[in-house]
Amino acid sequence: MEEVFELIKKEEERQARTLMLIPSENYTYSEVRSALGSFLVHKYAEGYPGKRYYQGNEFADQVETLAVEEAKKLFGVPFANVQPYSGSPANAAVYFALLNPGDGIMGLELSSGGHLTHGHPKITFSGKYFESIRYGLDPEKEKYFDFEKIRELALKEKPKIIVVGTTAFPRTLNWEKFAQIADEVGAYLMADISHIAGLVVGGVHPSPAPYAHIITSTTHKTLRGPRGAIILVTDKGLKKDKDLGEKINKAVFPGLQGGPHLHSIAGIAIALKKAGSNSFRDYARQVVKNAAVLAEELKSLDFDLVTGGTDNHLMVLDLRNIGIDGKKAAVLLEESGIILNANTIPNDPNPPFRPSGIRLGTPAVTVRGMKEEEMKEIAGLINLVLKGKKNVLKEVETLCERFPIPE
Ligand code: DSN
Repeated sequence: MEEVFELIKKEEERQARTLMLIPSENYTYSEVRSALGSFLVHKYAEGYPGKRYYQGNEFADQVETLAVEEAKKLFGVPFANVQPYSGSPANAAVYFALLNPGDGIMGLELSSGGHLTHGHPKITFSGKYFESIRYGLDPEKEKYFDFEKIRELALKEKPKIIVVGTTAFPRTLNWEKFAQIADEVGAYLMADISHIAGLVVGGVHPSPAPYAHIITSTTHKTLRGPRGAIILVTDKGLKKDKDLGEKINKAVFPGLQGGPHLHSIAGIAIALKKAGSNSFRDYARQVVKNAAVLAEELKSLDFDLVTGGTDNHLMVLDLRNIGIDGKKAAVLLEESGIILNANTIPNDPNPPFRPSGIRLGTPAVTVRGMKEEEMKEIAGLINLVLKGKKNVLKEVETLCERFPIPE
């Protein structure tokens, strides 16, 4: 037992003395960590508030209702399910609710910054049991998508659902354009806002709520909550199918999952409540400002950025001009306490385990209170490491000491 606690302590120390630049990671709140370690972890609660298969759920019902109501209020939607264990099961539940095996899922290809659960072919459930229809990025087009080409593909392939969601796309998504295409072909439009949910509620990325039928999101990225996910149905979604919420509830339980993780749901309620505050809006704004400065500074140091920059919390560096692959770069940076991940670039000539790029972002360093000046410092440190000039472990530790992880 002690061994485990020692490892947890070491992980805490590792996080304290390194820069968390993986854009999908973040620090949650101490209140969320308390909820995760609470007595709720002991309880089974299959079903939904007021309709459980086990007794003793008086308080479980209230916790889940709080989370549902916070989610509806925060995103301005009439329906929320807060039970998905994480993002992948949330997306799976939507497909199981709406599609039959073999129906088409149209999503952004992985190498352009999509996600495995958006219909990636052959190796994922979403591409094996459903028809995989892929669209890509087009750096030549304004807004980086060729909407005419995407429309033609949708008209030809007739997907049942069009998924718009990204894990490595640094620009603002044009929900309206995707909605026009989905509406024209009669498809559901699902917005997976896992990466940008905190930016959406913080007012620095447009909300998909007026355009999509369904929204899914993890809760542990820019939202700063515990690991978990939510599925939302919009007014537009209920207009298309008044039973959409009911179908999604049934697909989550009993379709896909067993007992909900009530401790996570309590943490989700806390994080959503905090995400509605003015200080969270300030945080979201600073995340975007920090990313913009980091991107500009890296560009001035001759790094190539996919799409030439960023509008959101992340950026992808194409390292081909530096003569180092993404995996090697990520490992080198880790030796200097700078933690990020290797990432494919659009039309990557390299294989996924040794891709041509790295992905980095500012949600976690912004929680530590770092601002524009520190972003310039971080860009300089990355430059020194990747140009083979210096290991900057000492400098990174000093920077981290100046900005402790808040309680
Ligand atoms: N693993 C997440 C990310 O890093 O973006 C996506 O699921």
